[in-house]
Amino acid sequence: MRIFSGIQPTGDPHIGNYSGGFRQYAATQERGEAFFCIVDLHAITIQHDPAELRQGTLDIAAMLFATGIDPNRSVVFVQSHVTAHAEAAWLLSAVTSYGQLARMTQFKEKAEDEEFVSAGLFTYPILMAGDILLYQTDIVPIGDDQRQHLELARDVAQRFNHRFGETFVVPEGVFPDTGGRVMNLQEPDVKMSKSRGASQGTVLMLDPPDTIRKKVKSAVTDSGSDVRYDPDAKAGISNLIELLSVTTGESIPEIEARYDGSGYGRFKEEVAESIVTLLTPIRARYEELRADEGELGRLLALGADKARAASAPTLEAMYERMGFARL
Ligand code: ATP
Ligand code: LTN
Repeated sequence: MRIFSGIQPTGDPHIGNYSGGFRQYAATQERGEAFFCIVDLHAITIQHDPAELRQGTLDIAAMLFATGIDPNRSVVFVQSHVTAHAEAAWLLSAVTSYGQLARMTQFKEKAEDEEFVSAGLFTYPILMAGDILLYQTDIVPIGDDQRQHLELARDVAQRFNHRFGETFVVPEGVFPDTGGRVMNLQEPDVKMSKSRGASQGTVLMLDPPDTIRKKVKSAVTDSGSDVRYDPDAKAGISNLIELLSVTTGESIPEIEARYDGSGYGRFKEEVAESIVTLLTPIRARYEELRADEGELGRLLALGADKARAASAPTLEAMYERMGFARL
């Protein structure tokens, strides 16, 4: 079984990334041969700071290992180190329709936020499809916000297979049962997000305990007092229930039963403590790993070698089936 996922190296990783990303990566790596890609080519689709891109790449590498990726079993690498990704994106643009790209909600939302809407922001899902398809990927652990992109990758794989002959495995997405879409604590109708900048509503993986407590305490709720899961009527409380479920492993009904009649105060305190308990050892491991740039560089170079070897046969097959003269 092949597993593949990608994470962007810009912006500070948050508890939403943990829920839809990191914890799923650590769990799925047990199921086969896993590739985790730091997608720096994707990061330039919105305006970025060149100095931050380099630091952010090492930051994310350290966070992947700190959250449980085992470098002896899984491959962690940087997208731009493996040129097959840029090449695959160009080839796959021939089997991706303009219309489908124009329907991508992430493009529409981000385009609204940006002063300069780059062509790359529009073609971004093709690059992502290539990332996945180059590795003959069976499963892709991701958060709910990536469903539409994964669907596009599946369509692209099927269209290519149909036009040029069986080349790609058609991948399946793996989404968390709860916490697939962690919401901003201050705006519970908006996804917690890296690119919208750090704020009081975003719990960062590296926030110190007191910052986490303050952020959770000030989370927007409602005028009621029932700790009850109802994402439409009680978006703030439902989001906190999901976070507690993510951090403790308890089910939503178990949580509702435990806080029956207890009010929001104690509930919020315990949500905060569960996040602190989860993140404290991760932060300690992260600091240790991040301090050794030499070792991170060594692991990423090794990862790039393995990723090059694993993706090369698929890229070659793509060129051949599309009729390029390989002399
Ligand atoms: P942005 O919101 O700026 O696009 P991001 O926070 O989504 O960035 P990525 O690096 O693009 O960060 O995502 C890494 C993984 O985290 C993806 O699998 C994505 O689906 C997941 N993810 C991101 N935000 C959330 C969230 N709020 N809840 C659950 N999963 C999330
Ligand atoms: N688009 C994703 C990041 C990403 C990805 C991938 C995820 C790029 N390539 C391949 C899974 C598989 C995002 O914005 N979270």
